[in-house]
Amino acid sequence: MNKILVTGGSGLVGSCFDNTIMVSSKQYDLLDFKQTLKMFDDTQPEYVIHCAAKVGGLGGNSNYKGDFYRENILINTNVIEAARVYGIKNLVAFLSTCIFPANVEYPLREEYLHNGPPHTSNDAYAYAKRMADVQIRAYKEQYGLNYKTVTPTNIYGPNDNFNLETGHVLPSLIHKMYLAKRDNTPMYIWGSGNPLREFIYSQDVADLTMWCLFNYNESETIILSNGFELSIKDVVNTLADVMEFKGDIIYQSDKPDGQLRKPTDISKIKKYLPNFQFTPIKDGLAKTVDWFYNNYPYIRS
Ligand code: NAP
Ligand code: GFB
Repeated sequence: MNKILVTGGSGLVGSCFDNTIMVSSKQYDLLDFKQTLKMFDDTQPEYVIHCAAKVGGLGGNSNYKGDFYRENILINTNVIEAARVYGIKNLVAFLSTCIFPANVEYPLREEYLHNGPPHTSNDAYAYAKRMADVQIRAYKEQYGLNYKTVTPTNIYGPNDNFNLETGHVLPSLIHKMYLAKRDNTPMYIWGSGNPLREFIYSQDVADLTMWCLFNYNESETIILSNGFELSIKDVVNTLADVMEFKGDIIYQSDKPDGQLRKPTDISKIKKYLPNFQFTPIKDGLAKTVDWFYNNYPYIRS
């Protein structure tokens, strides 16, 4: 069996990879190059799926820009360089559609990645992540290493970060709706509810990434999405159905909307995997809500 190391193995995406060596910051702090080298020494992997990162939603990215820049630039630089030092021939790392330019022709295509500044709400994270793309292309060119990147849209699923300040929208809404139902209070949504997002279920991201590790060899990244946009209002109403929430829903105009939309062109992933079945949002939400009920309050929050 292939020895695959998964960094960020305790996270939303990393925890979806079965039969791999999953590590988290509890074992190795990847901000520290020596510990990163020790991780490779201890695990002796053949392949690497690099998920580890400082990750957060609109609130986390906007309020902690310094941390998001420093930690992501260090973690990526250390892991990709340590992989090279240990002779890893095949590695996949993660970018995100929020790192694309904010003012660019839609839908987003892989080749637009560096064509202008990202949205101000997450620019620190975006530039740090763009540098992983630069490092991986450089290592492919100079050392001939089969390193690549995948670029998912907004991911959700079990084992997410349900923190109400730094978490992404779907885990935050599930947590808020649970509390509003329990306490019989209204539920508050940031912004107008009009922004559009494409949501992909975590296990779909893991399955597509595992395929890319062994079959995708281009230096340009590949967008992982179902290409289907939903408004925040749409997902709130779908979630209210799933959680049978009948209470008041209040949109807070004094809270940020962030980027209005980031639609993607999925012709590349469709070319490679025309028959891939994406998990419908209602099914993915139902599985995530079940996981939340079964694990609350022992969740990241
Ligand atoms: P996550 O749930 O927040 O998990 C982050 C993982 O990184 C955790 O396992 C964490 O370990 C580890 N980590 C953080 N700092 C570390 C450090 N200093 N040393 C070692 N490990 C560290 O993240 P995710 O949502 O699964 O994201 C996985 C990848 O997908 C990331 O590269 C992210 O940028 C990308 N992505 C995510 C989304 C999304 O919507 N979530 C969208 C597009 C791309 P601990 O548990 O020990 O802290
Ligand atoms: O998921 P989210 O935080 O990230 O927000 P982004 C998505 C949308 O949900 C925004 C709205 O329009 C928010 O205004 N929203 C409504 C909420 N209520 C809430 C709430 O309670 N919590 C949150 N978090 N949002 C992120 C980037 O942007 O996309 C990250 O900042 C990351 O770097 C991620 O890459 C994929 O989609 O706006």
